[in-house]
Amino acid sequence: MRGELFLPLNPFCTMDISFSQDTIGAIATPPGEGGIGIVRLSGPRAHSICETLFHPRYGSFPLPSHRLHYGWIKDPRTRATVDEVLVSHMAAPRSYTREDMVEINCHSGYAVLQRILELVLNAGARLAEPGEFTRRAFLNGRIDLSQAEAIAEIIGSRCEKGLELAGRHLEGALREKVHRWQDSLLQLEAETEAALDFSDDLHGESLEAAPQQRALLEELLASVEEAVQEGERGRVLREGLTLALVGKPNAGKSSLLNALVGRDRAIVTPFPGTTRDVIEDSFLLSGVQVRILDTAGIRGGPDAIESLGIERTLASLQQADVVLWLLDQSRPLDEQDDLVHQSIGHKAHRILLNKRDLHSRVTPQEVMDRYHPSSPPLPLSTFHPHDLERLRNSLAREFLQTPLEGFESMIVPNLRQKQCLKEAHQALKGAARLMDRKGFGELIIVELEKARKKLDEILGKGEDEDVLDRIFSQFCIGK
Ligand SMILES: Nc1nc2c(ncn2[C@@H]2O[C@H](COP(=O)(O)OP(=O)(O)OP(=O)(O)O)[C@@H](O)[C@H]2O)c(=O)[nH]1
Ligand SMILES: [Mg+2]
Repeated sequence: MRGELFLPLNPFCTMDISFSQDTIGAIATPPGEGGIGIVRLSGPRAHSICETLFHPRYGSFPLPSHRLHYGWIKDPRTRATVDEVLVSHMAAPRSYTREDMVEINCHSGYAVLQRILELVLNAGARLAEPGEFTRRAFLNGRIDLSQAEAIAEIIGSRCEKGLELAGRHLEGALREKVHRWQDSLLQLEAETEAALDFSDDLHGESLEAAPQQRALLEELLASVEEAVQEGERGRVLREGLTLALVGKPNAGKSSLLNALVGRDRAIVTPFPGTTRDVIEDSFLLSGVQVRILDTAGIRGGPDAIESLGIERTLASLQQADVVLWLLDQSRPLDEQDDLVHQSIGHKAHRILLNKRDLHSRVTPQEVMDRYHPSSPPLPLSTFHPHDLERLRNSLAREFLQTPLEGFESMIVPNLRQKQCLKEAHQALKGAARLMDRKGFGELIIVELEKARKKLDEILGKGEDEDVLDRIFSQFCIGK
């Protein structure tokens, strides 16, 4: 991560400062040939390890921090030149990990990157674990866990909306919200404790919660609930929408897949039973990633290979958020269509009446009468760009309008964060129930503390090693 993403020391961060003793190294760029590859180092020996192999063209060691230095990497044993490079040194604590860091920008090729990494390891660095640079940034208090997760999301992001959400989390939007909730919780706890002390002075006569405390708790409950709802409503913005194309053989499923993704992804022939396996691709819809699954046509009594394909079709059906059921309006409805209808069951689906350019043998009314779908079928032809545009608009309207409502100010917690929020909400509800009765001050405090602990976990405070291992293992080596 470069200077523009550097965040100042965070005065609110309560995590342990635990600078590591060992120095780690890894290739930070993806494998393959390219203009630039980077080997990065972090830890107390980063600078001295660099000194053993880097020969600056200008100046000498110690290298000034936060500058780029031009020179060569040479094998310290043979003095042979390995590559011409630019090296940056970022002295602790103003670095990604808050430790001393060195990044060697060399040419990107498999052998050259491996060679430089080997020299770095020979000089005393240890190969970094996946996500270890970011884990150190977290452990050293530069970022909280929600920001670390945001970094993984930015790297894995394939669509504009998901990227925007992750960017907001990296800036600390969720942390700010959590801190605001915690401030209110602390205030509530302090007031409840003060009321308890006061009731002690009255020789045990307990007091009812003041109306303003109840109102503050209600506000908190509503705000946490809203964030949980956002997590549910905005799930597709984060994870994308999965569509499955199903229908009887030859209905035009593969043609529709090709038309939506804009390339010849699946084989299309006039013969029923062409697609045997599930074919997956993706496209963007209003800035959201849509994963689309083309499946084998469903029909009864097929051969063994085809029935394996149909089994996979049924599995894809289950995975999908929405099923697009293609009917061929140039052929009358038949028992194969009924079989597809049965397979879809109660899954959310839309019916498309394909091949509207041909003579019609099925009317939308017939489809309504036979299958009673929740919305009328959409006639289209996969050959007509205008129809495809209409389909895209209708999908965006139906499945993305709600998730995108108020997008600019949305936080959209991920699954882990949402779980913490739900548990915090549960504890707050417990506190509210107790507040409505008289004399439970101490128990109210227990519930409020429970909620505060759950909110802490969102930022990674108090999370156990297993959770951290799981999160950071999803990163690549070198991040
Ligand atoms: N006239 C017309 N033909 C179409 C249309 N869409 C697809 N087809 C044709 O229908 C035939 C079958 O298309 P596919 O896309 O292979 O159908 P499928 O549903 O994937 O078929 P299976 O893989 O066998 O289940 C091909 O000859 C396509 O060119 C359309 O809108 N109009
Ligand atoms: Mg097909």
